[in-house]
Amino acid sequence: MDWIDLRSDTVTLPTPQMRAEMAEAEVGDDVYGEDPSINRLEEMSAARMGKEAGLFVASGTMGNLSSILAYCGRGDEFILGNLSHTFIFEAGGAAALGGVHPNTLSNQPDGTLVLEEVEAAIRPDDIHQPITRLVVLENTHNRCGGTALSVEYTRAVGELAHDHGLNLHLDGARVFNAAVYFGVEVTELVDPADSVTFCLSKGLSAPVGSVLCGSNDFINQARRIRKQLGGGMRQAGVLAAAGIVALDTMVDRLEEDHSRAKQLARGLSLIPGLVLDPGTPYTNMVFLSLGDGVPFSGKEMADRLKESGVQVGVVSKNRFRLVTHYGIEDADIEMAIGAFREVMGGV
Ligand code: TLP
Repeated sequence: MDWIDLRSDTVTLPTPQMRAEMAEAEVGDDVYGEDPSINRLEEMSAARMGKEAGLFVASGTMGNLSSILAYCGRGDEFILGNLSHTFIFEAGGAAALGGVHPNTLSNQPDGTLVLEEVEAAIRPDDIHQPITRLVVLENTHNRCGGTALSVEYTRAVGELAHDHGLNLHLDGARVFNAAVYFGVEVTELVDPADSVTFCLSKGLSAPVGSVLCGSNDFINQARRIRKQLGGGMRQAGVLAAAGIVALDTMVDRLEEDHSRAKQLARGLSLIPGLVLDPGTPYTNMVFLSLGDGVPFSGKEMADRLKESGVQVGVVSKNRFRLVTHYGIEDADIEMAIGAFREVMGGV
């Protein structure tokens, strides 16, 4: 069955050009630094982010974890949002594998952390307390609705972190969506951060991988950590080849996903019983809930939609996330709205 799959932009399939380039990719042993396709992807990525070097990693999770472990030793602390992907969805990797202590602050509805709270969370020099090493931001912010953090805000956090001798890492899984949202160069958004992970396999549609970017010294260290995590890959140039196509051809079209998300939200907002989050969508995610009095749960709703060929993400009891991406066309949006209307018809 050809699903209209709105669960995530991680479900995107490689484009025909990606498959063709993968078949022809020049490869070598990347642990020896000899895979030309990976080397090219890493150089392109670093240039795109305005950083010295890049490191191809298996996933966004591995990129974030490698970065945290590069900055923090056992018992050190990092500051991050309580709704951040790293805190909620990365299986506690920093604590489990690095003994790194997360200090969570409340994410504001727009995905930001309050600057005064960040400053107050930085530990004094006191043998009773862990040493704060790092702040992690997320842009776009997934659980806060796909909201985008501005250049000014990111700069303010960067300055605060640096004034206290800390580093700033950006989980930029969807940072290109943020750049499209603001109409700015991605380098501006990531400039205040010492390191950034961006994903090739979400809106950019490559089958696998993310790239961690930062200074030469930082990437050398992260490369060793990636090896410790079992992430040293060999002839992975077949994967990098798709990543190169992703960077070359898939960034400019993200605007289409944002406008389809708006089209979807407009249609759903007219259906009684559905309550859209205020402001949604910011980028490619629509968040909504079932209103009071709807006699079925989010899970039941998702099951009914699935019978009509539409898959949605259930993020809590009565709440959904719908994500637009390369595999979703205008007609799919209309069909999805129709499926919601049909399921809600009896309410
Ligand atoms: N997010 C996935 C799920 O894990 C929730 C999704 O469907 O959105 N940072 C952010 C902001 C992310 O949204 C994700 C994936 C990651 C990191 C991790 O990337 P992967 O899945 O490549 O490890």
